[in-house]
Amino acid sequence: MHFGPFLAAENQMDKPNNSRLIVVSNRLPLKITKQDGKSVFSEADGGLVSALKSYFEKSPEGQFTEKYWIGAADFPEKKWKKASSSGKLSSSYTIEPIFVDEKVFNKYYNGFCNATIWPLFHYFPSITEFEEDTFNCYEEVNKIFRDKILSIVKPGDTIWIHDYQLMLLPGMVREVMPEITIGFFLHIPFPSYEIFRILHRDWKKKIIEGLLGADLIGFHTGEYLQHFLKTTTMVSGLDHRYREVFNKKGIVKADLFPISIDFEKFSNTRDNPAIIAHKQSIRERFGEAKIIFSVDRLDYTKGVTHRLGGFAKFLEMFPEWRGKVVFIMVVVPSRQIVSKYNERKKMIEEQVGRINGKFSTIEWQPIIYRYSQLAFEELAALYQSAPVALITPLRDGMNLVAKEYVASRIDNDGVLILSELAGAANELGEAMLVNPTDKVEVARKINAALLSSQEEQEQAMVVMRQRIKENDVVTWVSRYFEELKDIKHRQTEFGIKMVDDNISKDIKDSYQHANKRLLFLDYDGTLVPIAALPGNAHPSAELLTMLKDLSNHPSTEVVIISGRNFQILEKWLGHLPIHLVAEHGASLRLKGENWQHYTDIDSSWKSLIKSTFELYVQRAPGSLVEEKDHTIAWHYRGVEDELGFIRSRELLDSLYHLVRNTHLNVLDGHKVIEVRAAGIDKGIATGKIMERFPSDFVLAIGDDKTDEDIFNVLKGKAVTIKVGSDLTAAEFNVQNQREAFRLLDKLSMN
Ligand code: GDG
Repeated sequence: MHFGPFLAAENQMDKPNNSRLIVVSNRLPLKITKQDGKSVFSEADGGLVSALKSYFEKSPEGQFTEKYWIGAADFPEKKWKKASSSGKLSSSYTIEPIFVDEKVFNKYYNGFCNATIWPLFHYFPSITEFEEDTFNCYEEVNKIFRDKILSIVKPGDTIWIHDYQLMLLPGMVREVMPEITIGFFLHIPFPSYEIFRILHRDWKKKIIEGLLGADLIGFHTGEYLQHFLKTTTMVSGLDHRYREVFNKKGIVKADLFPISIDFEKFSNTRDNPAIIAHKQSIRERFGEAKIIFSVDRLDYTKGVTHRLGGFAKFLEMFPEWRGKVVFIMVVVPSRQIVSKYNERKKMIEEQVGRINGKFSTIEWQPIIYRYSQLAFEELAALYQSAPVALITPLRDGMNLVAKEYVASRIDNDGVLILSELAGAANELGEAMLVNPTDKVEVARKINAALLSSQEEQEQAMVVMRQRIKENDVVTWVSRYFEELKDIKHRQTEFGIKMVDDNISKDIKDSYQHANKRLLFLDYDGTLVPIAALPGNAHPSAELLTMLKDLSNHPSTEVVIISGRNFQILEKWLGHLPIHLVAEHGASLRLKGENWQHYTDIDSSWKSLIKSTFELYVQRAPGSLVEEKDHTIAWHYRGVEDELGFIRSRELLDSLYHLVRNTHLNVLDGHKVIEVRAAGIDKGIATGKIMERFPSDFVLAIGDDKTDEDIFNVLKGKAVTIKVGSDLTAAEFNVQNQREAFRLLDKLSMN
């Protein structure tokens, strides 16, 4: 008999050379220029395009046979047709534009994406809009993307979907192509559940289910990842372990992939003549004045007005710097259609005017404000010319500007003042971290940065530069693809394989031919159906006969391994020549021996947990508390489905906080939440019994999450069977409790 992972499905990701890559993002990486009066499309130099480009150049082993890019067009279809038919398109991707009706696109992009998700995920709930029809358009546009993907994709392809505009898309594609490889990366923060839950119920569910359609979901920081994992539990009731979410359709991995930059592009600039020229003219213009620099897209999340406030405070608190510094603040146009952005622009300009008006002299103007896009060479020259960068977003998924500034400091000098609320602060701890809303702190940090010694600057800069160099964008892309490959492998370990006639016959044959047999049988849901009241699930005469027959076979050890308390197991099954494990291993009675109890007698913790449970009995009519010797459980089988689910998530959340730093574990079972001392689980109990009764045929069968501990311990050493068609660590599944019974019954007739 084969013990161990049964499915070894061939994985297309093993062969990157035969695989095609389909990148999907809201916008295409294209720019239109005029050549001889005609429009020409060419590859734009956006972050993601450059990232992938450097990756393909530097990692030839990671090649794909063909590369596609799907995105919404920001040009008319007619223009596209003309340019593509005349071959006026240069890109390393096959570009697949999507043309969406303007009104629908507006509600999708300016509506749900940028008036709902963007502000909410950046912790601006008060300016978040909640319009049903913008969500409908969001769904509609995601469907258009899905249809485009489906018209291109072939089995074995890899799809990489990007960002908050397309969170429903992975699920939509997965529904049609269950086997396809899908990666998703979120470029913005994933907020805490308390913020996420503000979204309408239906939207929340659809977003989480949409994201879980991916095989791998990437985030910038550990915090965003934790928020996402908690949110999946709260919204969809799904469990997770080691960053793997157990979904009905498969395992989904969520992990952190802090995005980075092309380090070389910013550090290999010493000999670039255009950069040298720009630096020269900056020096001529500003002379000895020390430059403080910032550059951001026009967006309220970037904290520009707070930053200006901090700079004004600095001039007030440290007047000795007046005339000796200049703040070059570049704001890059973005999302001009959204009216809030225009208001913001006006606010910034007024504030710049006020500060310049207040502090300027005939010879000196403190703020040089520019509202436009910079060429790369100008940007690089500014990074190199500014001894201080002031990057203070109120929230930012990562913030690449901070990393680019560090990479540009080729002489290891300069000070990065960075908001602690930017994802980049996690990796750039040596920077001067500030709270962007605290003007006084910002002012003091600017002063400290200007006064810092060469040695202090170098100390921080060397470490940060090294870190970014080692973790550049090529590493980011390759780590992502590596992990996508790994998770595809891992999923094959968790495939669902129903016990059919052949497997059943194999099991029977192995059982018959074994010299020593050991059977681990769960009780509720496996040997007896789940009863509405736990007290009613007593064994039928048929079951008792079957267990007697099994245990009468020579050299056969039968173990009932249950979450039930020892009194009830003793009462119902104590007369049989079998081993009994109660309360997941807290109590054990070997055949013919007395009960042994494995936990400390101290169960004083139970009263606190019990009072919490009792509160939930009131909040969820139909639920009940079951107090056992070593565990305490709240059952909600009797509660109306939706209410039971919501209350169970709330209870779980408060229990996790309650048991933190204690020796207790919380167990989210099937319609039951249990608390017990750590170090007790069915897996540990199974291990002990395996040692005691070495056998050449071992079988374990169970229906609950707690039985997964048994399956994990027995991996490769036993026939393991999960009751039900859920994803499992067991090797096989049987449809339901009746089938489980029938299988055991067949063995007992041998
Ligand atoms: C989102 C997330 C996350 C800006 N102005 C000019 C210019 N830029 C370049 C910068 C940098 C990029 O644009 C901006 O990236 P950020 O990371 O700072 O911000 P977002 O645009 O908001 O990006 C963010 C990012 O996605 C990646 O995942 O870090 O948190 O919000 O590369 O250099 N480049 C040139 N001229 C400009 O005027 N050449």
